[in-house]
Amino acid sequence: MAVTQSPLHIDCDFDSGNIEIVDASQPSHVRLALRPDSHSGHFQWFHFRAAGLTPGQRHRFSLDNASQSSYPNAWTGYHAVASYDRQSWFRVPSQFDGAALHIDLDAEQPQVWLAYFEPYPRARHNQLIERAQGIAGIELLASGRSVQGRDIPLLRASHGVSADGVPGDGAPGKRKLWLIAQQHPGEHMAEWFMEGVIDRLEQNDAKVQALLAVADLYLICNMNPDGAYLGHLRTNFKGQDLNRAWQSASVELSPEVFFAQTQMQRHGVDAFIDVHGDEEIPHVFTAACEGNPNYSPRLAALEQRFRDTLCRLTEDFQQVHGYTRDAPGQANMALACNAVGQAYDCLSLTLEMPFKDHDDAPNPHTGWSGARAKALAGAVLDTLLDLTAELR
Ligand code: GEM
Ligand code: ZN
Repeated sequence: MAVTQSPLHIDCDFDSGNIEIVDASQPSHVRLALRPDSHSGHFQWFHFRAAGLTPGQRHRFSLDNASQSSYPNAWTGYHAVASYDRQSWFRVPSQFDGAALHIDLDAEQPQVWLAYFEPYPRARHNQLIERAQGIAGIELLASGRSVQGRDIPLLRASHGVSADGVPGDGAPGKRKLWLIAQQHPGEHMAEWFMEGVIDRLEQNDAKVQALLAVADLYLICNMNPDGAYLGHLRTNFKGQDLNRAWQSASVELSPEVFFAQTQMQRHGVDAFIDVHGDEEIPHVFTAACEGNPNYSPRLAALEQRFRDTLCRLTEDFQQVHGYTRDAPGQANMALACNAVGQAYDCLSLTLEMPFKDHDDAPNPHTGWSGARAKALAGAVLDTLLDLTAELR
């Protein structure tokens, strides 16, 4: 039986790849579907390559099951990202018709990559961790393991060398500032943010030196390497939403969280930022600990000072839009932000960046992007410098 060969080739067998082919026989209209996380029903993330395009022709890629995704309302106002070289990414006009998301590409080259957001590759992660360890004052403090055995490096940045010559002196009195990222594997903007942290530390400007004179930074650049590599949206390889595991972490089901909590217990925490991405809200914002049992005017003032300062430092942050505040005593303590804020009675925030754009300062060509996430990181470090003296 003759098999009709479509001139178009679709594949996703690579780092963070996720797509299923419904019907690729019509190059002008390719029908696709989103694949759920390995052991959970969550799906929204996509990343695939299309080859055999005709430059100058419009190719429509339809995600037929978009309305059944984890956040179906998030497709309204969303535009996919595309790249011809996997270096520079741009937004492609996309529209959601209530059932499918239609991505319309006017091809300029014979092959293109399309994704939900600018992917952060594992190879780039490995280079980042390697580079970080070459920066004076940054050390690999410990390394955890994901379910599938991928490294989860914990870096510590500190200006100062302890008596026995080890960087990252962790000296008493220095504040311990923790930043973790990408508990939710599809939120690739989170590791772009962490690359921005490392870049700024490498610049070692006066503000960085001032910050590290009074604080050590504890950095986990990717909390969920399995999920990221497998093209998951929300869960690890055991189907666990890591940001719901902070009251029940286990080596078997959520070793990633178990590792982070063990290290926090060992070193202490004076401030915590959990870096995420949000599918629906087209703004950069924070969520905090207003629903925690131990919430206090001190913590409320620190949260407000963080938000006010960051607003002053960058147009890529705002505090009008965000999640509904938790009622007093009603926080979900399984979330990292709430669990850490309660356990250490410290400033603790979830930082959210959009999969869409930051509508207060839109960039129609890129939307929110890796570069903007990196730039935001610099402003966050300056914000931490501004309030470190008040943390305790
Ligand atoms: C969010 S954090 C949800 C916080 N909600 C409130 N009201 N504070 C999650 O885990 O669902 C973070 C994310 O997914 O990006
Ligand atoms: Zn998240």
